[in-house]
Amino acid sequence: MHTFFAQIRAGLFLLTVSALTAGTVQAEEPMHPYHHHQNLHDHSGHQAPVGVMGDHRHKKGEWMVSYRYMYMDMDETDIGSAEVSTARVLSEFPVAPLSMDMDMHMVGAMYGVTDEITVMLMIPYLDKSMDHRTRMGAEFTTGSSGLGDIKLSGLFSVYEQGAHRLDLNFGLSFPSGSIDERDRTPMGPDQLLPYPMQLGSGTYDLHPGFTYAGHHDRLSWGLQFMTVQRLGENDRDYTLGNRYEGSSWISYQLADWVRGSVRIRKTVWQDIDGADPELNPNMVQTADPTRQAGKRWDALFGVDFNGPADSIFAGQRLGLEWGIPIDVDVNGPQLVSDTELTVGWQITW
Ligand SMILES: [Cu+2]
Repeated sequence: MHTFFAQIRAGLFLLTVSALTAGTVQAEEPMHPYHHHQNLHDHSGHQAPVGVMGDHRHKKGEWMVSYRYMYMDMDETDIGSAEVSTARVLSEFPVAPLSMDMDMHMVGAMYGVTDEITVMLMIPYLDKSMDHRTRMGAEFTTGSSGLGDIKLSGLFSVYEQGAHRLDLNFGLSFPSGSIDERDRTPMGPDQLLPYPMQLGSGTYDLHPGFTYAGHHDRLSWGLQFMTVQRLGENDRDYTLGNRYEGSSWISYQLADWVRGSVRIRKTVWQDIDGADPELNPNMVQTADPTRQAGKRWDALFGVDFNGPADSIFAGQRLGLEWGIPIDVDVNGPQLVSDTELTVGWQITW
């Protein structure tokens, strides 16, 4: 398996290098008809904010390579919609999580198989860390990092007329992320980490959804609905909850190469079905399969810089999106995220 992933990584590295080379070669040809290129394809600015994945297709033979960095910070504990104290959590469990940080690095590649079908590959690398306090007052931190679940998707054009289009998204993720992450805790030097600290689902998951997008003059807008449907049970006897995510955005072209965006997102995620027999659900909330579900609304604000057509940055985009919760409702106690940040770079050729 490791050889397989090493090969994928090597392949993506080559892809990135050839992407950069292609960009340089194009930049050395000032007569290249970029305007034509940009009108044909949608990456001159009608893309969704950088935190939205799989919102666009590519023309036949067109490639895109992207890198995204995502940061999520959770340091509030909620039951339902109310924040609760660490003391309240410790009255129920011997251990209380205080905060969790997650960094995700994601390399993506897209390719237009035909004008109507685009394929997309996403390879995430996760780095998680969680701080805890025990009833006795001791504090400790656990961490996990590694490859997450690799996802392969197809984007299919259903409707495209003038400034409006509707695409069907269909993805499949592979259980490449570990569900056997261990670390030192007060219970011992080599303890299985609870569900939120694992790196994958352990199951093959389907990711069906759709994206609608439209634009007029300097304005563009869109709507995306995506779900994660888990298939079967993983080899630790549980199935993560399904996820449902709906997003709606509007973006405005502030200058030739800058866009600003606002997005509203609703996320619903279900409890875990089954249980890892090695985890004690009475020890800590994160080990209890019935305290993982929730739903939330978030507001996200973004800015995008599109490489000017005649510069060496043509075909490139740098995007930033920052999100804050509006309304959270969880089967708690559960840590909820306060801030999320996505920074992404992409190049199309
Ligand atoms: Cu793309």
